[in-house]
Amino acid sequence: PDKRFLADYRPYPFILEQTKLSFDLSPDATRVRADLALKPRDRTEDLELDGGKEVRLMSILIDGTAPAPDHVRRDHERLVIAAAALPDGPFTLTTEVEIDPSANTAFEGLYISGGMFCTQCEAEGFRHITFYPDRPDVMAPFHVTIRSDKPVILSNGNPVRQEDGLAEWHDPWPKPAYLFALVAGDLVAISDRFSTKSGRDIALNVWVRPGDEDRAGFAMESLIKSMKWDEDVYGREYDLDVFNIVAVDDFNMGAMENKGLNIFNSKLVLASPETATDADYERIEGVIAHEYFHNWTGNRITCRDWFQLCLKEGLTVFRDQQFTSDMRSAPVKRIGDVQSLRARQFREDQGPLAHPVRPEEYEEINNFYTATVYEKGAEVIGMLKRLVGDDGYAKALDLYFERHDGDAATIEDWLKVFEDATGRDLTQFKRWYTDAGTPHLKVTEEWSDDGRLTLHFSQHTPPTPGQDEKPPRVIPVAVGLIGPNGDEVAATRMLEMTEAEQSFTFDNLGARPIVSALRGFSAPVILERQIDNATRAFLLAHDTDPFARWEAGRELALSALTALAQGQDGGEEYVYAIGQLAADTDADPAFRALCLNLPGEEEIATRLSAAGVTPDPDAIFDARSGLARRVAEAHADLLSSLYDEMTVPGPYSPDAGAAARRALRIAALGLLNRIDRGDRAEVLFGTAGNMTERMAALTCLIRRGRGQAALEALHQQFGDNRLVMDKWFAVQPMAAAPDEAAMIARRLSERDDFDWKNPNRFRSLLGGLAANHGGFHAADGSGYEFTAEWLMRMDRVNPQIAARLSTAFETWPRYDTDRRAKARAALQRMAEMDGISRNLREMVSRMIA
Ligand code: HT7
Ligand code: ZN
Repeated sequence: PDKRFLADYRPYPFILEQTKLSFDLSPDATRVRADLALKPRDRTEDLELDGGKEVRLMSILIDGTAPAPDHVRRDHERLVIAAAALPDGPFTLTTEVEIDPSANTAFEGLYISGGMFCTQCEAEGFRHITFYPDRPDVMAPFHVTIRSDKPVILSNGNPVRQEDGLAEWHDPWPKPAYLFALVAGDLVAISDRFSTKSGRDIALNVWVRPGDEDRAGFAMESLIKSMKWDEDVYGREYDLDVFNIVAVDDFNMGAMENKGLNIFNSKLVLASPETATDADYERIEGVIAHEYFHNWTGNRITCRDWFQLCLKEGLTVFRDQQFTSDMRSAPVKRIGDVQSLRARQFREDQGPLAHPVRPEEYEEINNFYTATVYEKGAEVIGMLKRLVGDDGYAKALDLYFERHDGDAATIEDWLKVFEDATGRDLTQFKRWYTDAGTPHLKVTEEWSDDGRLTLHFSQHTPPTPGQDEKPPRVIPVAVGLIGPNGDEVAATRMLEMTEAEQSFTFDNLGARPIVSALRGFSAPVILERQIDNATRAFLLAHDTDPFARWEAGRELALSALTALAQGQDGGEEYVYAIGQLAADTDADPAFRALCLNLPGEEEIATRLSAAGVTPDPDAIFDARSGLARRVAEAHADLLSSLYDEMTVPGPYSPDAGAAARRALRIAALGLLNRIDRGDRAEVLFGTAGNMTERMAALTCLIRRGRGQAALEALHQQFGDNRLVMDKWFAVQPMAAAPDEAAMIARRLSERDDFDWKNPNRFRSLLGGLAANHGGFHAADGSGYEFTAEWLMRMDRVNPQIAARLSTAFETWPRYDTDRRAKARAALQRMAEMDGISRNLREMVSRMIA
């Protein structure tokens, strides 16, 4: 296979001083003229330009003259002009090509979505538009002219000319091709303005399809908050006269940070109380912020090559997490981020797809937009901040922006600014970027009666594909001590673990304290600690660190669930302690909701497998349902009053306070649903005025086998609303009984409105099934078969989507022989498929290696 290696990096042998593009848009025959002002660095080098096989070369000129045909070579992915045909000094290369946007079902490059032209160029989409050095370290200012009969025509930068059928845009900031964007369509905007801290006036627009304007206001509010926050917290000001956001229905991922022209999946822009849940609102706010923050961390400072992807993504996720913490509840945000890290990234790290935060090789870069690059990339920055302190972090970031503005940078550059700003040696810390796998951190306690507590730590990282040996890493471990009466006797101390084994002491303690370890989840590790349930319950009641408090409850639940899933007894302490917590009116309702939600089946399976036990999906399902039922029975009155009290008066607002009350109400409903046969859910579905409660009620009804009428009602009301129908497609396989999930997914896939070429719709159905642990891993192999069948079908149309969803299989090696055989057969079938894409082939072969 055609692999790319970090070690092979070479600068591009030409300097690109300016890019001029001219588009004549037409659905099946768009003409693109490119004038590239180039200067050779080395006169002996051929000029290589990337270009997909569907890009048809119509003409080529060098300084206005056609080169001799034998000086021009075209293969299926590039165009090469021999050095002999090039002038010694600066020259202009002019190419004219023809492309067919209507045939572009992969949604990379220029395509059509709902009659509108739009582009997606990260990572390597620009090469499907024209011949170009499509790599992030080749940056140039762009001047773009677009001819189209569409009423709205947008590109990057500032508008230069707008008239009927023509628009001209100029982007003065040098940028790589992956940040190029173009949109032309019948769109309407909601508009606002932002005045920057230096007094510049920026025009803001959120462009949507006519009719969707009344659902775009929250996106605009989120944008304004993001612009202000980046000025206040990072001192970063916006740098163009306009900022445009466009919502499109067909989009492979969430959103894209194109310079001055962010393009969004419509599900991350459009929201109204009737159609979007609290989680949708929070996600919209976070993703709008994320893409906006890329203007500095990604666009002004970009990546030298795609191996450095975490340089922009890890940092931008870290920044959007900080933003959400500031806008909402910081502890609740931290717990949510850790839950997501464990569910997505720990899972990746423990399976065949494990890779370092900065990978050193890949076949298809689109397969590396992963939880490891994004979420672990953000965790690594959080650790760096903990180690150098808030001031050190602020100094390092100022230096980063000052030193690297306009650069295509590397992780080495990033770490060097921290070294230079703080004087700290980060040689060992760099292992977090180069070594894959989640470290296991073991801690034991030694108490001596003279008031000394010693904590003995040891670290070990299991092997990952291609990396057997893992030297010790720097691990910041935040520890606090709590006295037997519940008072904190030692405030949080950041212990720095650098060796394989290391001990730390706490002196002058009166009585033996309870240790609160890894506070705030100070490092992305698996903490191994022998701790009894009474101590966990104590921490759940008294820990002053909200993360550690939640974690104690989580551990209590997991110890019960893993025991129950293996046919043992368990859960008594959990049932009691969770009742205490639910009744704690001093605690934030969102925090109580988080504690009341039992760990998911996938998390229980992960825990069992980490302990060397083969997970049995059916036993796990029964254990979880059984424990939830016991909680409901033991605390029926309390849950019932929470359900009644946690209503939110007045009109719907997506703010954190109102969302928290709804979250607690829904958590109570989910438990009560185990014993009230769905009666409350039925009433709520019919009366709730917001989608958050309606979706929660619908899920409960499906779980009780009473979902039909509600599903029909929702379809009746919102059949023509794509985003609501995506939820409708997702919830059915997700909430179905495990032995019915694949059958339900299959039935839904046969419907006319299963518009499977739309990535959101496909993700809803296939992702919905994958989220049903027992259903996807059904013993008869029906989940695997259905998924493989559709991935193969999708692969011919949109390889990026097929490859992404293939990660449903990534945990297959942990199950029993029978399931393993069935999953392997499904993977094998995909691997042997005729004409399999590079995307899916790479994923499948890594999974069966
Ligand atoms: N930087 C973007 C990542 C991306 C992408 C977005 C949409 C479609 C395909 C894509 N490939 C890569 C989004 C982000 O992380 O901000
Ligand atoms: Zn990003």
